[in-house]
Amino acid sequence: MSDLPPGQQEHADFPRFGLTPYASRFPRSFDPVTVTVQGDVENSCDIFKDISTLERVFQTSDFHCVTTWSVRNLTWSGYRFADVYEQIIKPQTRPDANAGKLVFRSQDGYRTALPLEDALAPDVLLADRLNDKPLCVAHGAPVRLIAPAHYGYKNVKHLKSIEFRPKDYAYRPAMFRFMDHPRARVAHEERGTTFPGWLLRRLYRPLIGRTQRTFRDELERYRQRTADRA
Ligand SMILES: Nc1nc2c(c(=O)[nH]1)N[C@H]1C(S)=C(S)[C@@H](COP(=O)(O)O)O[C@H]1N2
Ligand SMILES: [Mo]
Repeated sequence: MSDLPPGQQEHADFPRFGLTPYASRFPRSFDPVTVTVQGDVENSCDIFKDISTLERVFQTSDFHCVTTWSVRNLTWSGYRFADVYEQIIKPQTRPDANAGKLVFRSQDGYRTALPLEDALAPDVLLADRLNDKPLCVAHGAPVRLIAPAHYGYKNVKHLKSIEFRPKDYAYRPAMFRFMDHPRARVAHEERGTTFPGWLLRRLYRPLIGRTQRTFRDELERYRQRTADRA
């Protein structure tokens, strides 16, 4: 097995995780799944209306949170973003040629962005299954982005919409700007802007336990409220 990327440590289980303001927020809509494409496009569209015409893919990859925990060998299933782009988004929405940035928004209000070229990498998926089961609420139901070469914070759960914007489009990330690197590539330790990766490792590591507990407790409350899905 290959070594983990710089500064990462293997975590035995896969926790529900994120920015604590989102711990108590949950998706509102599951069925039918809709993911809207909007922004600098001629027409908007709902990707999931035609998604079953695409090839379903299975992919085993590691997942790396910026706070330094990593989980190995998660098997996702869904659709390659590159296929979605070529076969649905391009023909149906005709994005502007200068729209080189994608803003991904979640049903819980979370958001982040990636350059279009990063999103077109062959391992980037819109995933609706994890380890042979429908994606659960903890890990992003009904559908999430999986971009294994990028830190967890680019892997938006409960995906609601994708906006095409010009490369230099300034949007407000879900976190402080210094925490959201425009690319966040794990191999290059692009944990954030302003501060180097090795320093952020040390600042983030002590936050893991408490964040994990907060997310777990809020999920437990959600389960009691809804008593079904999660
Ligand atoms: N909608 C939403 N997506 C999100 C987050 C979030 O809080 N809300 N947190 C991000 C972060 S920081 C991480 S590490 C991963 C965690 O995914 P998991 O809960 O499946 O472990 O989700 C990412 N995507
Ligand atoms: Mo994260």
